[in-house]
Amino acid sequence: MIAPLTCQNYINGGWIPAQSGATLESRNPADWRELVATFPKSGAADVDAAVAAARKAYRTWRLVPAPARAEMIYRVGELLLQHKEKLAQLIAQEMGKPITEARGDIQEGIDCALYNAGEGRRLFGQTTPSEMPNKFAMTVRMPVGVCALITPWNFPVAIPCWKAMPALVCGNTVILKPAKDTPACATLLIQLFQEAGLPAGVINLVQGSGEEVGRALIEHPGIDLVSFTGSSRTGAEVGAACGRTHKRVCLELGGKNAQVVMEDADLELALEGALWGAFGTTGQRCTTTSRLILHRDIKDEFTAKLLERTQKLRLGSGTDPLTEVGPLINSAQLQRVSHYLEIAHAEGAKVLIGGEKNSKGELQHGYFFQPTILDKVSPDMQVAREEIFGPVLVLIEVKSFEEAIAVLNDTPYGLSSSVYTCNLNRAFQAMRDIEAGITYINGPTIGAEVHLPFGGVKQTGNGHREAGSAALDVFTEWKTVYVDFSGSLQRAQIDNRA
Ligand code: UN1
Repeated sequence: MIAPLTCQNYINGGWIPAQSGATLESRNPADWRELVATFPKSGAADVDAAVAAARKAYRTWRLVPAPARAEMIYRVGELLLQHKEKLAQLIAQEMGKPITEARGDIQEGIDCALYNAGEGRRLFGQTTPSEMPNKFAMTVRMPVGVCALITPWNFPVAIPCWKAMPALVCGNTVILKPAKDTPACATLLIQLFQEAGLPAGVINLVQGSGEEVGRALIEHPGIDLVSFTGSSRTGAEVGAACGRTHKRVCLELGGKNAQVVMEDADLELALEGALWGAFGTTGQRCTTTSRLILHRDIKDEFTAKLLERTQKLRLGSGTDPLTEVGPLINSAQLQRVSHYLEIAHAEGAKVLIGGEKNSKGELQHGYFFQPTILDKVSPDMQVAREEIFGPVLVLIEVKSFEEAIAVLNDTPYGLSSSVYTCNLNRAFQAMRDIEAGITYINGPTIGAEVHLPFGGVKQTGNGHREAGSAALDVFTEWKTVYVDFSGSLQRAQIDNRA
């Protein structure tokens, strides 16, 4: 166990408390008796200070050559690697995910650093012929300005890295507002950015609640761009506020991702995929598999195997290397998942396994919920349509491939999707017909890699993608430059016509 940390805000290169002096607590979700950290309960005045620092730093940071900016991000990657184990232990303790997954969270940050470090020497634009003689045309990427990054607790290192690293390489300055469940993880991460040599004000950290800090950021006239990952409900509010104040906004929101298993699939492979997709990270990923669409010919056999394996999953603290499924993040989330079980009962779904919180023995002081599988679910039920964000998997039976795809698409969300089939034609039909930002063939719905676009259609987002080179489109604006070296006025569309 690590001694409780005293976390602070990081503004203009200095670590300071909230101006009000108020603090909040972060506790281990596997055992809430354990205090992990205290952190500032910041407000509008702290946001003002961070915005002022970021605005000032932007004036010089945007002029630092992109390869030099990117080298600092490379250094953050090196430091993440160096501190990987310490940070992983902290993630497991503060967020609750099993230690192997916590290491993966940091690895995603390292991958992101290496990718974006290279981007500093690309940031490609276009050159293209002009329609006029003696005239040159090209495009260049310009930074947007000061970016507010509002991040969730489920990937406390990876998601801030996804956002901050491309934003900084592109020449923006940033203010990170991490989730109030994982303030210590954010603190350690920002310490590494500091150690990597980022100048004062280029990256700032303001801790606190969404209602206070998040709200102040999205309303602030000094913020040019908001990148938000969270629920679709909050995302709609963020989008509306940004619309009113003319901010750029990138939204990564909910999912109700499905895995289809056809009768021709490799069932053992599909089983491994379903278990990992549904119960990895305790179902607390926006890419989590929350619907399993099974062809009726294999449904009974597949369900029996799934139950046998689900029963054996080991619940426990993220810091215990034997743990396969950690706790939920907090009591509100535990209540939410429990509430969906009440809804499931009322809707006539059948609980095949789990269905309750787990308060036995050592687990009694944590927010544990049993891995749960619901049968007799139809696509119109609330449990089949709404994001639960917990270890709850619903089974839906279908008679054909066409029906499977129609059921998969019958959701307001469109993030990740998966089809298990050995039929090549079906695989290609799935790639074409599924309405989602990510489709896996013979792989689970979770596990996106950082050099490819990440995001979804419908209520999952607002048309943007994170990660890979797609992130550059969020964090830059195109400038088109024309250079006329003819020495005379040349009127496009006119002087080159008879
Ligand atoms: C999220 O849950 O918001 O694809 C991100 C995945 C991870 C990222 C999930 N690489 O499951």
